[in-house]
Amino acid sequence: MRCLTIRGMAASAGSRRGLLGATAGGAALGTLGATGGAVIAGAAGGALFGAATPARAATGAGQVAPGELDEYYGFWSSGQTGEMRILGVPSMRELMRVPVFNICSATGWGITNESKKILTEGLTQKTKDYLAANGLEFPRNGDLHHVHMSFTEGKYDGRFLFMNDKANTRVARVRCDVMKCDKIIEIPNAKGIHGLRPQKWPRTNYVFANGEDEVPMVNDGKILDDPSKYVNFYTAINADDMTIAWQVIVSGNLDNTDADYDGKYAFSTSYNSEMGMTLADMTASDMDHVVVYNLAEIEKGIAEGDYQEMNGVKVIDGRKGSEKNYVRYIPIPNNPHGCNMAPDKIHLCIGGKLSPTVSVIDVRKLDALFYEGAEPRSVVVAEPELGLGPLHTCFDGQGNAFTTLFLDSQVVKWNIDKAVRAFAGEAVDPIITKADVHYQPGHNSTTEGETLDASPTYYLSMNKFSKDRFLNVGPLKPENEQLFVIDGDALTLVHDGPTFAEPHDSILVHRTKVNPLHVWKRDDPMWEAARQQAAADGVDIDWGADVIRDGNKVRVYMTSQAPTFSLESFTVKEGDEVTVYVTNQDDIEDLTHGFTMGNHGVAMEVAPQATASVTFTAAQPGVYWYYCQWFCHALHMEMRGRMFVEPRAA
Ligand code: CUK
Ligand code: CUA
Ligand code: CA
Repeated sequence: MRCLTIRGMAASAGSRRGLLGATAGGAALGTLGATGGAVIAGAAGGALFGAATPARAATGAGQVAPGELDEYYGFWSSGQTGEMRILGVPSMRELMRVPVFNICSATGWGITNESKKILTEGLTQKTKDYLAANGLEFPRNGDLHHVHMSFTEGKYDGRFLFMNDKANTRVARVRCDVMKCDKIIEIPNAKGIHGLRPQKWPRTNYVFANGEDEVPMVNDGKILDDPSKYVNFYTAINADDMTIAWQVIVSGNLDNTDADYDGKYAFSTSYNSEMGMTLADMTASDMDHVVVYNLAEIEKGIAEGDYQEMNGVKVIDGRKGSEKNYVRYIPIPNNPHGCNMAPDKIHLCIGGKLSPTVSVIDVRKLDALFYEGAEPRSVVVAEPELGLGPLHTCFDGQGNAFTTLFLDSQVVKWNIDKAVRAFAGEAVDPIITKADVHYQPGHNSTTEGETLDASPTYYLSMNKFSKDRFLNVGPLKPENEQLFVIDGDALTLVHDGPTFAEPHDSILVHRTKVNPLHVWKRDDPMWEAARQQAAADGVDIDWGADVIRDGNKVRVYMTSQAPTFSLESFTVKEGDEVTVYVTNQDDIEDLTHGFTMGNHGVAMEVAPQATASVTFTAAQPGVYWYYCQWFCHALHMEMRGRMFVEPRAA
């Protein structure tokens, strides 16, 4: 087995532009020529499909004409941007950005009272205290790697999307009926929530989340250089109410996670079984491990009181050496990364990263590991050598897998059954094909590929580097995404486009499974606090045009109906704490208004039939215009009014 040196891990694939140019004019020369030819021809001729792929042009697979709707919703992470994105697939048109861990000027996320409540209420007291001491209400940044939809019986059910924030150890939920975040919680004890997956079977009762960063068990500033005191936490979150169900302390750190299709086991990869604190130490061993969690045994342990309570969470000890049946450790080479359960319900695929292999675990063999003392490696039924830097694997629902090769800048399509037979000694090659991608792919997705509805339709490669692929925009370059049509054993490139930081991961969900509302329902819980305040103030929130003074607090209720606000002006005093509630009476689809108060750092979206509110301190005396910031009408510019700030009486 080849193992890479650290030096060899650098994103090393150079530009392929020269090479592509040389082959584009000629006949397809293997995989490189086939994909390269399509791109070059499309770019030069203005046609989407070049001469290299005449069949595509005829069938139109991968094409969505202007005005036509896509077949799939794509839900995207955005890494360090902190938001979730919605794309149409296969057009790859960006349909929406849903702010979650970031602050958004267009929607007012992080500015409105409704969003601030969601951003603050799930923080631990320790974090709230730290932020308050620094003049903040919630973290300003987020690092959103993984978006996953709730499941019912192994299939997407269109209820919720769940996502992680590695930067501030949080997990969020987005409601699919309105595509807005409704819950964010900080995970106690753990640090750096990275891998995240919903339970698949029988439904998503739990969302599983990996803590990537090790910290001393009692992290009070007294321990630094004693790795034996460091631990990591695996967390199960109750998906329905976003509370913590339990945690497990493990040996080694945790990277990616997935769950089986039987509701029995969940899994994590660990690249730091060494518990090293330096790069050299984290890569010292040839083998790390996969952790297997036995859900029934953990639930039983909790019920029987075999836990310690840490910061309000019931925590099971699953570290190596425990005699209990909570977890098992399976040795896997070498700083493994991706953790992907195949829709055959049998095979769990682990990307070897520093090892050129994918380790395949047969989950039917896990019972023996727990109850019959089977040797840990006995559950590994294949370990095909696929190429350099295997990270993530997705599936076509027909027994084949696609693995990204970060260092080779390729995707390899391979057959799981053949890999199992080869591991058993048969002379078969599991590799079906390899295709170049540009450049250095991380995650990949197939259509519903991590569900029982996986299909061989589209293959998406999320690439970390664009290098020379697009016009130069300065030293900071975009990432690049490439969409392929899966056509038998061939992968045909149909989209190649830049994307801003940084789509780690995505899921592709058939449009029949997602049915968002067209306008809000007036009784939505999102503005329940506003509704209660209006009732307490004797204001009809649906029709308000009222200014309520309450000491130095002023509550201003207005409605919007294109192209007017129900209040053309209101008066407050310098230094007043002003809360403006806007209810959008328009119930026409897409008739969104906004509210921006000039020079007060205040803006928000008010979609049809919604109420939104924002609180600010009235600035120095004078006239301040507020205006609608979402274009709504021919007289949108005129949709504005004045706030008059009077001097505070001496
Ligand atoms: S990790 Cu990003 S490429 Cu955070 Cu899912 Cu593997
Ligand atoms: Cu209302 Cu623009
Ligand atoms: Ca390691």
